[in-house]
Amino acid sequence: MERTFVMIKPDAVRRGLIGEILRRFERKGLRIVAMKLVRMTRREAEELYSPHKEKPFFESLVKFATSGPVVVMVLEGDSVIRVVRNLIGATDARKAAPGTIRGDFANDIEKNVVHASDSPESFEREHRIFFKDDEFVSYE
Ligand code: FUP
Repeated sequence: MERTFVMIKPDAVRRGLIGEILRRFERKGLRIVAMKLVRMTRREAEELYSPHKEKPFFESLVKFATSGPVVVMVLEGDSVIRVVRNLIGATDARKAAPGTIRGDFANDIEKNVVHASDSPESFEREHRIFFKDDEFVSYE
């Protein structure tokens, strides 16, 4: 079964959207196999966003990611990487389709409520920033 890494960003936690966002993943039938609330360090944020190191928005992104607590989790399901990307919608929330998480709850390219891995390689790198192998729970 495929896995993906998801983060509920500081804007969403601040706005009390954790439950609403989790509800959408649960009702889609995805399984939460690891989850925690953390205050990300600068080092962790720099690693999470390392593919964007050279971009003009990098510093702002790292500041935002460390501005408050986030919920990090690993979700499991059939084709879950693609499924979750479809559920969250386009990166620029101003262009994200209604019905998607970003389309419904954000209107900004940076403060866009959620992050999710875009490939198996991203999942491998991203989930290791926050989870050890013994933190996963399997259940039926
Ligand atoms: P996504 O995978 O949809 O989160 O999007 P990207 O990996 O392309 O971008 C990572 C984060 O950078 C996004 F969540 C928002 C932020 N970003 C900006 O702030 N400005 C930009 O022009 C592009 C992305």
